[in-house]
Amino acid sequence: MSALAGFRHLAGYFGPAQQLALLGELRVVIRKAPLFVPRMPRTGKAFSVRMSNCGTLGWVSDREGGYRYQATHPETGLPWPAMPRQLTDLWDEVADFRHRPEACLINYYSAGTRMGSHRDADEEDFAAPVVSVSLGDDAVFHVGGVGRRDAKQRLTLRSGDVVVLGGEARLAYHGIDRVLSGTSTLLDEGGRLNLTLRRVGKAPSE
Ligand code: MD3
Ligand code: FE
Repeated sequence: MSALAGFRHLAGYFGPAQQLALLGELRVVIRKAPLFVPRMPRTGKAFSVRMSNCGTLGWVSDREGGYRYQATHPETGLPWPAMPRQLTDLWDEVADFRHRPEACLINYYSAGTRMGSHRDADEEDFAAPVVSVSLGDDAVFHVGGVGRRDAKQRLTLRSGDVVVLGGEARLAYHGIDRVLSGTSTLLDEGGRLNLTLRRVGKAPSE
C-alpha cells in the first residue's frame, strides 16, 4: 500500500497497554451512550454494525431522518460523552490539521458483520482527514478510488492499527469485508471496535 495519495496505515500505532487503556475509556463512553442499531434511510433496513459516538457531534441514521450528525444520542436524548484524551492526542500527532475533530464514531462488529463499500460524505469539510483506530479482532478492509468501480486494494487491519485518510483517499470508496473471529483477546466478548475521528463542519477560517 498504496497507490492512493493521502492513505497512511500506521500498523501497531497503539501497543497492548495503550489499547487496554483506550478500551477502558471506551467502555465508560458506551455505558453512558449505549451502542444503537443504525437504519438505512427510507427502507429502514438495519445495519449489522452497531454504533455509538463521543465528542460534540455524533453520526446517526434512521429511516425517517437519514444519515446525519447530531449533538445527542438517538435513544437516550443525552449529549454524547467527551472524547477520551488518547484520541485528541492521536489527532494532534497524526492528522496534520489545525482544528480538532468534533466527532468520534464508534463501530462495533460482532462475528460475521461487515460494512459494504461506501464513501464518507456527510461532512462539510473534506480538507480534514479521517483518522481511524482498530481494536480487537483483525478485519479485512478494502479501499478503492473515488469511483465505485475503481480497483480496490485489500489489507488486514489489526488491533492497535491507525489509518489516516487524507487528500485523495478522503473520498475513496471503502468497507470492511469480514472480521476474523478469535484473532485478538483484547475484547472479552470478541469482535472488533473501530473508531473514526472526524471534522464535521467547515473549519473556522483564520
Ligand atoms: C477510507 N469504518 O465508519 S475505518 C466508517 O473499520 C468506516 O469501521 C470502517 O468506514 C471500519 O465510515 C473503516 C477506515 C476508514 C475510515 C474512513 C475512510 C477508511 C476510509 C474515509 C475515506 C476512505
Ligand atoms: Fe466509512
